[in-house]
Amino acid sequence: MSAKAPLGPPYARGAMAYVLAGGRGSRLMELTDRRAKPAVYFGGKTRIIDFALSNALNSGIRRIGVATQYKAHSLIRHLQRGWNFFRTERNESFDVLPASQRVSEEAWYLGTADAVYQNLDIIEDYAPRHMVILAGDHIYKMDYELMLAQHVESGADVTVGCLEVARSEASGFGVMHIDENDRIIDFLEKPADPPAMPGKPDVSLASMGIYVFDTPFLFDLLRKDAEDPNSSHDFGKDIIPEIVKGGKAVAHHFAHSCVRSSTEEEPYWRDVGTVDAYFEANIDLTDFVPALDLYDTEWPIWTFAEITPPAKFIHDKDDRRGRAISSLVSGGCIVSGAGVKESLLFTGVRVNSYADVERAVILPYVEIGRHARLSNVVIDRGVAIPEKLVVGEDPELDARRFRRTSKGVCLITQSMIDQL
Ligand code: ADQ
Ligand code: ADP
Repeated sequence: MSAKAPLGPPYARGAMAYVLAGGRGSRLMELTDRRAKPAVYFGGKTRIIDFALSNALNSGIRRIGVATQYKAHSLIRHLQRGWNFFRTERNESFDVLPASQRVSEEAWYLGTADAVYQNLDIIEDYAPRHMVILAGDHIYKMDYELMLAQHVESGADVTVGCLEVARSEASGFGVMHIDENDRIIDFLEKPADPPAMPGKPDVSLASMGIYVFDTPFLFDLLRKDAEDPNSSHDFGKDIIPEIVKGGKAVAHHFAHSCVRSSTEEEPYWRDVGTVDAYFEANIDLTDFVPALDLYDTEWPIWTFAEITPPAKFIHDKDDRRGRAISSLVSGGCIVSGAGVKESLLFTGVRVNSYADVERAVILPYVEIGRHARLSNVVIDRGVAIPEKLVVGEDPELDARRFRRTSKGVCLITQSMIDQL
């Protein structure tokens, strides 16, 4: 058993973050064929889940559990390599909790609430004062201590993180109505016709799928929910609407705890749930001043990164090629006599002579053959792009060969290359 959690702030010290990382993320198409969405690479060095985990760590939380389910191997390997520095002697813990049918022989995690319920005994042992339930598949920087403080001060049963989204996109979210004290008076999970915010006809207030609970309250609720044959055992569908009806649910505005360098900046939060959204969010990082600052040493995004030699650029004999402009290039990359523009190269990418790459998201250990010409592409890990391949110039041909989105981005995997 751990020591008693402290009663006052900082509340993060007595809290446990529980990251739901089991979702499939099927709209990322072949990128999630072999790995869960939280394990998908993002931003040149990191994976999507590193954002929620780094937020927890930077907020001061020292107990973390990660529930995994779908295609978890690559995710678990990443967590074991990168997130293995927690020490029980310092009252810290980091548990990877695969759906292991511990409660029932028949069921995997049924819904997100069940993914917590099945590990109640493990969590109980740590005796956290608060549970911070997080999703492992969003890109944002947020100080959960501020959300915890609001939760304690308002005396809420649950505090739900929320942000304003375009009403046209709100049907993919839990949508809420709040009163002048931020109390949630109505909550609809993924409504077909999302209600607008008062005075803002094009905007809805959406749940970020992150929740703060007092631990005993959550446990009681989950035990009751587990007995309910009509429940789908899901936070968004069952637990939150139930509390809104019979208890006190309060909204926490992301804008209040979003980590940014000035309050003038728009709060940055991305779902990156589709190939287009994934491509854009990555390419945006090559902007002169990107909306997401990965270079902020006060809120670092921690990850597992291999030790690699420095990135290397070799020019050709005319001194004109072998360069990268407006690009992010990770360690172990070699750009040799090739041109790279507005692109993101993950670890160990090789771009060979006379190749030209523009607006490309290139995952680790891709090799691009000589004279290849690629634009608006996402290339999966380890793909060998053959010499002289051209992508991004003939939409019809691209659509036949690769996964081409309506916005003209091509996702390229090795099996697509093998079938050329
Ligand atoms: P969704 O994101 O659609 O909506 P869901 O698919 O349940 O909800 O995923 C929530 C999180 O849990 C994701 O991080 C996912 O990876 C993970 N997850 C899903 N099933 C799991 C399982 N069986 N085991 C472990 N982890 C699992 C939710 C809320 C909405 C809210 C949006 C915000 O229900 O109200 O608006 O998040 O994105
Ligand atoms: P990561 O997500 O770490 O880059 P990979 O893309 O290499 O991992 O692989 C993701 C998962 O798929 C891992 O479990 C890996 O063992 C498995 N895998 C990798 N390549 C293949 C393949 N060609 N066929 C089947 N499974 C594979």
